[in-house]
Amino acid sequence: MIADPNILILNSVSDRQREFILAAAPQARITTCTVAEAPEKIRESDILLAWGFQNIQPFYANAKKLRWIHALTAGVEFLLFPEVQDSPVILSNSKGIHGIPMAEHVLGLMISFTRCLPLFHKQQSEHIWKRPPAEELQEINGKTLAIVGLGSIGHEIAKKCKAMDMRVIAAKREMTQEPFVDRLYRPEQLLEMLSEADFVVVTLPLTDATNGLFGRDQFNAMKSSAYFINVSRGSVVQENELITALQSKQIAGAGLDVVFEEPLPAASPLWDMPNVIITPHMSAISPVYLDRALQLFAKNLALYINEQPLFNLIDKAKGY
Ligand code: OXD
Repeated sequence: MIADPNILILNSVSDRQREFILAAAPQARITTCTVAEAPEKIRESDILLAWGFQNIQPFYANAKKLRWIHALTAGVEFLLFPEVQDSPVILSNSKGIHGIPMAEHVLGLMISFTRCLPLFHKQQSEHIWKRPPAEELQEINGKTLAIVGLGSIGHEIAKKCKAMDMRVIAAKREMTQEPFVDRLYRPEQLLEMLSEADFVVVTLPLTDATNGLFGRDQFNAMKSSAYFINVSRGSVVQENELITALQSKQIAGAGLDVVFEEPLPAASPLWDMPNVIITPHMSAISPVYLDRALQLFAKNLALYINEQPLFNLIDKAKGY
């Protein structure tokens, strides 16, 4: 047991946020620094808190005392590399804190599409007062939402969309009782599920199995009136196939919080598509994100200090 761990956080934290950690481990020593300063600071650290997109591999060899890496994100892609995989260092993530902002973001995208908000924003900037035909002003009420990857984020989306009187269907590996889901599909029934959806929302983790999962067959299975929303990782989608599906009107539009290369390159045709809404990988962000992430870490830290099993551990072989 380490009652007084050296905790290194690759982000600044307020005194109030430090207290969340000290309440769980009063003798912990907390250091904060930037990634540039981390190669030195990490030498003495027992526990590292980092964002899943921070590249710690170049200086990981200095982390001789490290026992635990905690991702402040749900995704751990840059924190999981062979040296971590082959070591006894444990890896955990911040699963469970993303649902509220991400579900609100997804609802915002869906309603932006159905209520034509981007069009009205453009018209407003040109001082134009003009109504589109009624058939272009849709409702989400009664529409079918398909959630691909029903984890904690998918649950929150399902709950909120059920409250909007949508039909919610979802793809999931295990068949469980889901209070906000009308029908569950197995992964091998993905195409069937997609063909029923008015909105497809992807909330999958990026793993070998999900990399490039959305390609031509998946977009072809969707209705031409359906919208595709990705709030997981850009690499889950074959982006050239998405672009083709949008250009050929195989699907009606896309809400993309994540793309293959971030920031999205200036030359990407996605920027100029009127049926695409791009947001800069921020669907989980809100003023309370870091509070929630540190409170969740502190709960796990209390278990660690008391030698109890931790939660949110990443299976380093599976990657989630
Ligand atoms: C995360 C994210 O992985 O916000 O936490 O993308």
